[in-house]
Order: sequence, then C-alpha cells, then structure tokens
Amino acid sequence: LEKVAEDVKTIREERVPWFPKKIRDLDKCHHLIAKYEPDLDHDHPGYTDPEYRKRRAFFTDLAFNYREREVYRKLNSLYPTHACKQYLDVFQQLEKCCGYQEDSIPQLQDVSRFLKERTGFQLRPAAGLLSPRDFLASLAFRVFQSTQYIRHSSSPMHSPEPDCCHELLGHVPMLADKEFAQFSQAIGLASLGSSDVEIEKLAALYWFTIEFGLCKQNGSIKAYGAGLLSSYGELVYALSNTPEHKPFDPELTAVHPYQDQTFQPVYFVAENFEDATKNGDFSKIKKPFSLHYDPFTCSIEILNTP
Ligand code: HBI
Ligand code: FE
Repeated sequence: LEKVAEDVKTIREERVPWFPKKIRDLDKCHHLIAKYEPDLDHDHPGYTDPEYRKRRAFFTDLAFNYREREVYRKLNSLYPTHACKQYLDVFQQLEKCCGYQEDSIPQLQDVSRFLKERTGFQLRPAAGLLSPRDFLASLAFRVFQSTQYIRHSSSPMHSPEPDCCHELLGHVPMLADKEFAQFSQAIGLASLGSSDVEIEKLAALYWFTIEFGLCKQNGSIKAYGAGLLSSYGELVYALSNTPEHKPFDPELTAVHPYQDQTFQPVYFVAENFEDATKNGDFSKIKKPFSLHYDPFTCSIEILNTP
C-alpha cells in the first residue's frame, strides 16, 4: 500500500494524504473534534459538573497515551547486532516459553520460575530504587529485587528509575546465564557486612559491569549490561565511536566515578564474556568474620566470629 501511495505521488504529481497502513500507525490517528469536549463546549451537559469533567479527563489521558509496545519493538530490532550471544540465546527462550512478546508483559511469577530453573535466581517485587546496600544484599541469596510498574508513556525511550522494561529486557536474560548469576551473587556476598566505602566500590563495579558492561565477541563489541539492553538510545550510543571505551579492569572500575543522569561518558570493555564475569577478588574486603552461603537452606553462615 505504501508503495502504491508513493507511486501515485511521483507519477501524477498528486498529493495523497497520509493514511495508516498498520494498526500501530493508529497511534497517530488521535485528533479530536473539539466541539463536543466537556471542557471546551459550554453547552455540553457535563460542562458544569466538575466530577464528570475530571472523569472525562482521566479517560482522555488514557486514550492519548496509549501506544503500541514501542520499547520492546525498537530494542528487539537492535539485539541481533548489539547484544552479546548469551543474551540472544536466552531471549529466544523467553519469547518461546515465558510470554515475552511485543504486546504483552509477562508475570513476575512466570519469569521468576524460569530463572529459578536455570540459575536458581528468583525475582522479588520491589517498590522502586533501593539503597545499594539493600539491593546488593539480596543478590547474595540469588534474589533479584524487581520493579513492576512501567515508565511514563510520555517518555517511552528513557526512564530515570528502574521499571519493568529495564528488569525484564535488561536484567532477566543475563540472570539466566550461569556465569553471570555466579558473578552477581559474588558481588552480593561481598557486600554483606561491608563498610560504606566498600559498598560504594561494589556499587561502582556493579554499575560498570551488570548495568553498563560491554565485552568483545567474535571481533566486535557487544553489550551485556542491563542499562544498555533496556535503552534504545544508549545501546546505539555505547557501541558507537562517541563514548570512551576503556579495557575492563575490576580494580579500576570499582573506583571509577559514575552518574545516572545522562548517558555514560565511559564504558569498560572486557576481552570476552568470561573475563567480564570472572569472580573479582573480593577477599581484599576486610571483615572480622567470613561468610558461607548454604545453598540447601538458602542462608548465610557466619564463620570464625571472635
Ligand atoms: N534498586 N530496585 C532497584 N533496582 C536496581 O537495579 C538497583 C537498585 N538500587 C541500586 C542499584 N540498582 C545499583 O545501581 C547499585 O547501586 C547497587
Ligand atoms: Fe538495573
């Protein structure tokens, strides 16, 4: 249809008005005839009824902000060229058996069950951005605190806080990888009982790996960080020549400053995926005891207390 419309335009120099070609195009068909609007039309039976007008405004808002699942569609088109292999493998499984689709958002329980079977990770509902200490502590138990709300529809391509797009498209596929899960838990275990200074270092390491990590694969750079895999704009930018790419070094990464206001000026690139997720040396963090995680009871044992 598109082709025909263009042909008509070029051959006969006739102007054909734009018209929708897919259901998704109806996102642009939202122009209202204002003459019956209860807010504008003095003769409208509801004009003098503030409660009625409030209710109408609520529905107006819903209708205007309705969009086809833009985030999923746009990101999905980038994954084959921008995401690491581990991500792509799991994403396929999530689409096949976990309800990952453009027009539906899967249930936390179903995704949690999927992860549990693969790496023992489970999802737990979180109300929003947690303190680094609490967030990291949960990783020690292979529990991932996951938000369930979605970003505001006026800004589909960016969210300043984590939302279900970030958790489901960014974190979940990576948490289904055994090495990655192991690495995530190791950061969590290292955080338990650590000083604020050490927590800050672990949060920075987490930031430049689990959130914004890049790694080499088959001669090109791919993303494995959740902050990238859930942001169309930053995923393109991170793999372009604009930002600085530094070789990944856990020691340097842990003391590198970071911010969450704009795209990152610097990314750390691991030589390969194994290097990125190889357990860092957390034994330098001094504690008056040592910890052991018992996978049978899912609890922490404290060893050699004074
Ligand atoms: N809280 N809910 C939630 N989700 C995250 O991904 C998250 C968080 N708090 C802190 C955090 N991530 C990290 O950036 C580090 O500070 C640990
Ligand atoms: Fe995150």
